[in-house]
Amino acid sequence: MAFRTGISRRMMMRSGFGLRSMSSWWGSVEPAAKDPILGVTEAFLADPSPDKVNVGVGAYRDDNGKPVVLECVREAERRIAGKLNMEYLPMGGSVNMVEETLKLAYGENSEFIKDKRIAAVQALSGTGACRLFADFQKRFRPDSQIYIPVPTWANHHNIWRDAQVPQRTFHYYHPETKGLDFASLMDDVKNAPNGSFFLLHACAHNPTGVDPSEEQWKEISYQFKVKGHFAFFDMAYQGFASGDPERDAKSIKIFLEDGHLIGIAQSYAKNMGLYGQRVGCLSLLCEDEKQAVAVKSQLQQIARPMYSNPPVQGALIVSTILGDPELKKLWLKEVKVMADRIIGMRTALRENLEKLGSPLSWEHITNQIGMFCYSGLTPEQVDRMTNEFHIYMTRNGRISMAGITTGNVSYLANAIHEVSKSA
Ligand code: PLA
Repeated sequence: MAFRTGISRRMMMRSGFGLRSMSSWWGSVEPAAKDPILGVTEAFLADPSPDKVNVGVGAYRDDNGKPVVLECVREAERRIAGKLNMEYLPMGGSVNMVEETLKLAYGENSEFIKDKRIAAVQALSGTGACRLFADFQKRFRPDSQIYIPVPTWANHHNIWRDAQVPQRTFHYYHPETKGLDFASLMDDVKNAPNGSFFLLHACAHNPTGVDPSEEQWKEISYQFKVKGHFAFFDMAYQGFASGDPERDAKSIKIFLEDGHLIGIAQSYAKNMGLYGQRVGCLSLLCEDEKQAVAVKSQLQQIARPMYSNPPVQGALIVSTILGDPELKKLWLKEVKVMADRIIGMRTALRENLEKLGSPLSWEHITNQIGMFCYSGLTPEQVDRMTNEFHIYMTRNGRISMAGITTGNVSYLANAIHEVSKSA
């Protein structure tokens, strides 16, 4: 055997066959383009400069620039330590976690929860929830499209692309007013074919930090009703807009009151700081319990060949916190602390820019809400921020407010002033 193998290998090498076949398997694979958000973190980590600042990815930092583990999470970890077995969760994930998560979105005493009209599964954080929905949409509404706001979180495009759902866009942000382009948004809603699928950010729109007002949400919901559109809410920042998760679910409440059958992607990455635990939820409100049972079973069937069932640790942390009134209170307090620190940094950044005598208006920094400031810096100006000042941010001009601290805010303001003053 050894002899024969040796000969054949020698022969193969001489003929060049082995080398060619080994390299040709993946010979056509080109390096992928860098991710516009996570690629920024990679570049930041590779920069040896002591001055460097990362305001790219939306990950909360304390005022010393350090990642934060919430006290409610630490306490939940202490309570579950040693008690957790490592068994598989069901395909649909933790039933307790899902139930608590639905209360946050649909309301503590929601009739839809009581009537079991919501098909819901634990998902791999917000991204996984969006992807599961996109795959479900493709499977059961194969001819549908998805309307996505301009701009949006870059990964939305990848998610629906990989699910092979054709994408359309709708107007959202007005670059001149740095606010919502409500008139064009409504035109797009009216002009879309009846029964279209729309992706909406429930609160703290990423990347613009611009949300519709309550009145505008009511008008959007009304027009969706007229047109028979489907609203899919991505709610990745519940609590980060106002500091109060319940208030941040207002858009959803408005749609529910108008009788829409909506879908929601929820994530605990930001509001519980569980980024790497990958815990979230996908839910679809159905006409009745029977439909909800069928839809849930199909969602599970999509999950099964992809990842079988979701991870257990994060789900248990969430259900421990939300299932205990004291821990939940602590969580709500900590969400508010995070949101307030960001609001404080908005004021500080704007004041610093104004003190430097910037001729431009920076009012939008304090008008916008949530984790991001859509600064208005051009891609070329962002390149200067990075190359000259070692400040890392996405090229669309988005600044993660959560990465700003009292220690770096004046440095950041100075850099923004330097790259924008001659514009
Ligand atoms: N939806 C929106 C609108 C988001 O901004 C993000 C995360 C997610 C979903 C997904 O989050 P999750 O899967 O971690 O729950 N956006 C980040 C990170 C914070 C990222 O790009 O993945 C961002 O910096 O935009």
